[in-house]
Amino acid sequence: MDRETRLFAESHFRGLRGRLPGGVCPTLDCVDFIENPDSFSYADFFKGYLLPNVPCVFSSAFTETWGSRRHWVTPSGKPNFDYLLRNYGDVLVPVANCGVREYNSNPKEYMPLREYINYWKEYIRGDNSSPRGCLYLKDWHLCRSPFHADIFRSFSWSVNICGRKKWFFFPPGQEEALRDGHGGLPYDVTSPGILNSCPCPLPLEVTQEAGEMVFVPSGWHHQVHNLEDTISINHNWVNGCNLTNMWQFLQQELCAVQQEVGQWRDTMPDWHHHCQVIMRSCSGINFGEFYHFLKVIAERRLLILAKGRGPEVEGGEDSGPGPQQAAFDVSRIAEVLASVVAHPDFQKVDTCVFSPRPEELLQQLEEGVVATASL
Ligand SMILES: O=C(O)CCC(=O)C(=O)O
Ligand SMILES: [Fe+2]
Repeated sequence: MDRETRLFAESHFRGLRGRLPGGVCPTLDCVDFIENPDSFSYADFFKGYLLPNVPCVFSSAFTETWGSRRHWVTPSGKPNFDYLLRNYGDVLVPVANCGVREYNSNPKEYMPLREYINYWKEYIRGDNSSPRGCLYLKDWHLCRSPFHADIFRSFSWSVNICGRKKWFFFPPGQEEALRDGHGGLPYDVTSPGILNSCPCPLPLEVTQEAGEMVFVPSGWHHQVHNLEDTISINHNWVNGCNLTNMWQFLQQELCAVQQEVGQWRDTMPDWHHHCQVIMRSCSGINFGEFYHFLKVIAERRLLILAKGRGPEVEGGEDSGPGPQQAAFDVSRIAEVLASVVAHPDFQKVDTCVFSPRPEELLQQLEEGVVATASL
């Protein structure tokens, strides 16, 4: 990250004054397509898409050199079953049954990839149908994925190694208009009667071709349909741009747990502790672990700043974050940690075992922010 990008990013967050980044989403009627890797930098992506939290699609030129695009695909653009069987046939893979609904997801079982590929071939021979129904190899994504926003309000990217997908995107907050009487979200937004009875604008639609990469912003609900036999690779991440969204999400998750078990609040010893335990099992993380996550990143970034106090050495593409990136992250983590430390439920977490103590880390971060003002 260069200095100008960091100053731009910091003034963006100052402008939000603690409000959620996703909450000021502009109305979009199309998704940008980024054609040429040579004329598009990380700073362009950061300023144009990560900060404003809007989706975009990268052309297949960005993934042209990927080994998976050469090896996993036949010359005619279909999945290369022989290669996949030879290399990964014995790997156990999680497979969801799309025909059965379990809450807002599908039940999953494990099977060797070999067995899954046998099923897939049989499905193709049966003209996209099989007596075993529609099975979905999760993480290699076959068929369609129900309506959702990504874990912890992370960003994600998704590349089609082969095949095509159709995406439906809803900006943060717009899913509220789709909730039913119990507050539940639809399982499939394309099922009849969902969108035409909703007062919200129509979703943004993207057709993703082979090799293209879709950027999924934080907190955007989406649904994905495979238009043909498809293999895709996805990756999720959190950084300084969506960290507040993650913290906001965790607070909402805890509130939901507290509401569910509210009737035992006065009679159950350790009620707050149990809420954290339930939250961890439902959401995958609790407040204490969130502190640990912040701490690990904060300490790495503070180390970069401490080392970088000599002559300016901006990190190259592959050498990890440079001092400007570290300074931005430190300022973002400081803002979020200040809010965590002030949260009444975090104050009930036993933080004696944490090293450093949250207040100490916050102080180090705040000193880091002051020291980097002139960077
Ligand atoms: O491509 C798919 O089937 C779903 C991708 C996705 O949205 C996810 O993994 O979160
Ligand atoms: Fe997703």
